Amino acid sequence: MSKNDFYTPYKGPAGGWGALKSTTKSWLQSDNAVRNVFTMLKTNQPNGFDCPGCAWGDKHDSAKIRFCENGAKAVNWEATSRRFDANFFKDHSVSWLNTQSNYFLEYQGRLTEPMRYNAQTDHYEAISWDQAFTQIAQTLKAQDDPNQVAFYTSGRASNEAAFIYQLFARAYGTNNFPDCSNMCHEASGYALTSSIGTGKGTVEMDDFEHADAVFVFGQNPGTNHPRMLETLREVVERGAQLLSFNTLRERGLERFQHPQHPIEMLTNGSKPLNTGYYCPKIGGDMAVVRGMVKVLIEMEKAAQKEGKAVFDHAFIEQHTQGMDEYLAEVEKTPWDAIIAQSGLTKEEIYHSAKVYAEANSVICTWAMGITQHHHSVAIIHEIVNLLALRGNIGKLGAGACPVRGHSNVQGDRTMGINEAPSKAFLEAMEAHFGFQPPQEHGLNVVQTIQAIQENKVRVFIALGGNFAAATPDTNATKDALKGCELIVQISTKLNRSHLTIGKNALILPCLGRTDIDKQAKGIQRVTVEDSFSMVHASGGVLEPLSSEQRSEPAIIAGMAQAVLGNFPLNWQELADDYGLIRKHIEAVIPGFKDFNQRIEQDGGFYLGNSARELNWKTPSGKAIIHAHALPDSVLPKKAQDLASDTTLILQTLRSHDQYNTTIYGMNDRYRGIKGERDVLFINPADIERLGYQEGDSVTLRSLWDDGIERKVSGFKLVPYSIPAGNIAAYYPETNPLVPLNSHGEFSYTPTSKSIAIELEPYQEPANTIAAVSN
Ligand SMILES: Nc1nc2c(c(=O)[nH]1)N[C@H]1C(S)=C(S)[C@@H](COP(=O)(O)OP(=O)(O)OC[C@H]3O[C@@H](n4cnc5c(=O)[nH]c(N)nc54)[C@H](O)[C@@H]3O)O[C@H]1N2
Ligand SMILES: Nc1nc2c(c(=O)[nH]1)N[C@H]1C(S)=C(S)[C@@H](COP(=O)(O)OP(=O)(O)OC[C@H]3O[C@@H](n4cnc5c(=O)[nH]c(N)nc54)[C@H](O)[C@@H]3O)O[C@H]1N2
Ligand SMILES: [Mo]
Repeated sequence: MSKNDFYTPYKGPAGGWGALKSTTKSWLQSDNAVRNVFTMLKTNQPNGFDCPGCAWGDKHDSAKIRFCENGAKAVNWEATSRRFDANFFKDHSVSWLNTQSNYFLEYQGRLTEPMRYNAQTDHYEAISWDQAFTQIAQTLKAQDDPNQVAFYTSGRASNEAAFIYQLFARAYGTNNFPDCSNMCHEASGYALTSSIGTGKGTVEMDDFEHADAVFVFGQNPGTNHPRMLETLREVVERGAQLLSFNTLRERGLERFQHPQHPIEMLTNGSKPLNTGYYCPKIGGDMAVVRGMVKVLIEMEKAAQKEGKAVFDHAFIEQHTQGMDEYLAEVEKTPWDAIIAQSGLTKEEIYHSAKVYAEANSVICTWAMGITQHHHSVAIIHEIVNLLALRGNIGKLGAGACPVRGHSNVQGDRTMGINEAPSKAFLEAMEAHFGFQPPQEHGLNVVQTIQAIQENKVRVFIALGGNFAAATPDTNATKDALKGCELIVQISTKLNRSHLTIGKNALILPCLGRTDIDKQAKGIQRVTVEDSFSMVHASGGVLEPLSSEQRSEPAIIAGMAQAVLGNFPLNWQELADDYGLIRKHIEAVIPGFKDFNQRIEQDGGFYLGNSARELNWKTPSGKAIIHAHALPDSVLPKKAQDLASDTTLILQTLRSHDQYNTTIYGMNDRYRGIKGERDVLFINPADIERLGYQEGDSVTLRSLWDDGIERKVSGFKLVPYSIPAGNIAAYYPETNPLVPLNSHGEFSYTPTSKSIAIELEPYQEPANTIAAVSN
């Protein structure tokens, strides 16, 4: 086998036959076909469960099958009949399991009984639920400060679970809520709140039917939000403009077919999806947008001479503050800087500006290519400014659309999973529950890791997720976690975090979205909120694999009852009937009036968005137009100071066969990768300039000023369409490269998309099988 056999460019269209073939294959391979076909048919259906794949919305206008290839993988992965209990650990020590891959760990199937780590033997052992809750209660009660405990949340948790989780932690006495959102769309929340007065997107699903143009920034929907492709296809079919800005040429954004429209597939009629596909440099989007605004200023000046206008002056006058300062800042920014940082040509920027100016309604969507940089908040402010210039907020077919990741990450925030809660929220909690929640802000993900390192946080509780693998600076983070007094993880599947343990560790196995959730008062449903602020119910359809698995609300209620007794309420009653939890939510959180009744509507209900109604919840009552200077470099200062001619900027992203730290398979179909994850996408000119050849193995070393060596090795060079000076590789394998204190300004989000790297040749050790421990 030649050293480049793992790489052949993908020639088919995205989302069509290839997608269906791959879905079918994963069903058939699972020994589980009947269970899975049944569950797939229930995905996102009125009486089924919400797809755990992503936070894109559903159009509840027909009885269409509402799943996609990658949603199928997520469901398949959870709905497996593979299962294991503590007996599995009798044969496998934690140290041995730590030498196995992420894929191997999750492939073992669903966790089916509670377990406790035994440090003497280095094995997990069975434990009863009561023993587990007692141990948690003893440890939490023994802390001399509630802020020594951190409560992590991953965005699959339902509204009901999230609400009582935050109630438990606040009644215990802390606002320490690190959550996956800190690593994800935190910059969107921060930037939008500080400009338009709400942290959520202003767009509804139907707006896509009315938009004249849609701009997609830093997002790979073909893999991560495949149902969005259908929406985008309709946009293009209607004749509206679609411009994509992506550092890579992502096959899934360029062209695709719908796997559920067989005629189109039979004719192989894949059509060009995009009307424009531009490849800015990593972190270059602020410069792109600034360039567009520079052109719009020129157009406005020319229009004025003819008594016309390009800007929406009435909107600017009535609804914004600071536009003049911003436009002055744009005029001051030289074209040279814009071209150098954006990596686009002036013609491309002019064309984009023209498309923008000619459209009466424009939607801008974005995801991780925008939010995981040092200056992400400034980039998003720039996008908001662009929208505001022509009144593209609060108008049909227009608005800001951050496309969220985890299927209920937005809902979790609405429920109060927030280390920096608003005063209004805390007051509402106090008024309803009759105790004063802690007022001082708690810790986010980066601060939690720092606090664990400093021994200030000693107990770590996780409602889902895979903290040890998803967070930055893997080696430092793992070392820190090992110092914890107790780690508790509520999980569906085994992962790296269960093997990164403190002095004591507990695994509490929970039900997932696909499982039927039976409680004392009957079968329960939960609710979730999508990227469009639509709240709807979700109910599982499969018999759980074990009676020892408990629902998330039941586990949280069990912990709370053991720690707090009946303070501030009877927890067990909440676990018996989630309708009661929803009544508490209704009493505390705006927008949930008649919650229990309204979830009966097909499609759920809309929470509303103040900015969409031109109601700006900012200090001045107007949308704030921020005027940031274009940064000299997209790198944080500490990396910038060490950078040289040979430095490359790395973005870490997802393959087509993974869900965050969950690895379903080793292929990345649209990028042409087979059977490999340790690959490095690189511009062919950089391969040559740095003296390498295609397929060579390299070490990546990141640049930071603290003297700590951060390296990963054995990554093979794949020539790819990516701007010179930029490289890309998969996460989580590359997380050891991200320094903990390299994070976004204001957002604290790890800079997972802009890491300064030097390459070194790497010699594969002869005849050894490298241990995988990421
Ligand atoms: N199947 C599947 N679905 C998922 C997930 C998954 O892992 N698998 N994860 C879920 C989660 S939690 C999230 S947050 C979302 C993530 O959804 P995405 O944001 O689509 O995820 P990434 O793979 O990180 O892709 C980032 C994209 O931005 C581009 N990019 C990187 N840097 C830049 C830049 O500076 N400028 C521009 N213009 N482009 C850039 C990359 O080339 C890539 O196409 O997906 C959710 N859905
Ligand atoms: N370098 C780099 N790092 C990143 C990113 C990146 O792009 N680059 N992306 C970041 C982003 S956007 C995100 S959102 C985070 C993701 O961080 P996390 O949300 O912490 O990680 P996941 O991989 O989604 O978590 C997977 C685990 O969740 C558990 N699980 C699955 N379903 C359920 C459920 O229903 N209930 C419970 N209780 N547990 C469940 C399973 O045990 C599974 O192993 O990673 C971030 N880290
Ligand atoms: Mo995410």
